[in-house]
Amino acid sequence: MKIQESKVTFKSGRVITKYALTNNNGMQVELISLGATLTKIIVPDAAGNFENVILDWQDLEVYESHPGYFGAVPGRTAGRIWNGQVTINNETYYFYKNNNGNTLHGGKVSFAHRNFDCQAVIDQEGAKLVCSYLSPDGEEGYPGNLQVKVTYILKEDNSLTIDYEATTDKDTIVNLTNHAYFNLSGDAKRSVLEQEVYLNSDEIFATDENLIPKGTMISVDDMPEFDFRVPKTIGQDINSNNEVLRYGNGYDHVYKLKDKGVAAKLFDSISGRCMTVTTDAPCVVVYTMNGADSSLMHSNGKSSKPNYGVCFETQRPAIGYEEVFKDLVLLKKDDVYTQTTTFKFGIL
Ligand code: FUC
Repeated sequence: MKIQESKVTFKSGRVITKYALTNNNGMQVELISLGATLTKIIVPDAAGNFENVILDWQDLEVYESHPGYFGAVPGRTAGRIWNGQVTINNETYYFYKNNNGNTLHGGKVSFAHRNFDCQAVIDQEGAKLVCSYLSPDGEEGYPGNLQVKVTYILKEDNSLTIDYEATTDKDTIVNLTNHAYFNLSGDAKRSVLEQEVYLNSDEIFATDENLIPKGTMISVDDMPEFDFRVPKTIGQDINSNNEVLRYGNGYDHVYKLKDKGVAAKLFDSISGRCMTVTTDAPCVVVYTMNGADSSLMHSNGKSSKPNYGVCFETQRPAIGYEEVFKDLVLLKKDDVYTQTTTFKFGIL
């Protein structure tokens, strides 16, 4: 196990830190302190070629402002908040409406654009990066001083675990995840449309056309386009003429997980790579990168294109109409929010 660390100064004057964690098999995970962001996960294919399996930006400065949350930890609340407001203990708090009159991924700035304080550690569990951020009371409208800790752990079994922890001194809301865009082809040489997905889910949260939960569920038995209980390619039904699928212009939906444990799997038959996602979170948002900014380049030297990545954002549900599901993201003063997700890489 090995951890390398270096400083990078942006044109804005901001100084961030870059880290590379490497295990004894040569698997490497790169991160930056800005947004506690994963920038690369380098794993072998069936022939032993080491390549990056998440999308990153060629120019690190893009991470300062880009709204795609590439590899970052959005927050305080990943996902959407209906009408950008929430009532806690009879007081209503208002957030920046950055998504069709609603709040997405924490508001105007998001944790994705905050510089975390990171500590690199190697211990018996693996190579770790512990990323902390104190979000002050009132930041982006949220109540309470929220102390956040996101720990990345690279282990010798070629897995990456992300442990989230948060505490507050006032009742608040919190919902944390990682927004990496996976592509098992290696260095994003093909879209994800031919990659296969398995999901441990029977139902999605019903939403309106802006992806705001209405409070009801849709069984995947009634909408087979959303059924991944038997693995199928992302591309198989993505263009089907299903109204709910068209709301996201592809998959951009909150799946309710059947139980804790394996949430999702991703397979690429060409490279022979596979990935298993396990979590104790109740939901996973599957987002198939339905839009892209073609003026920007990934580190493979190619411009960004839709459907070149798939996110498995393990988290709690979004807050819907009339604050439905709000109780599921409440964090009480002196309680501890935790969430653990592991991405394990292997060969088919
Ligand atoms: C996902 C989606 C959103 C958004 C963002 C970049 O979490 O739910 O629609 O486009 O990522």
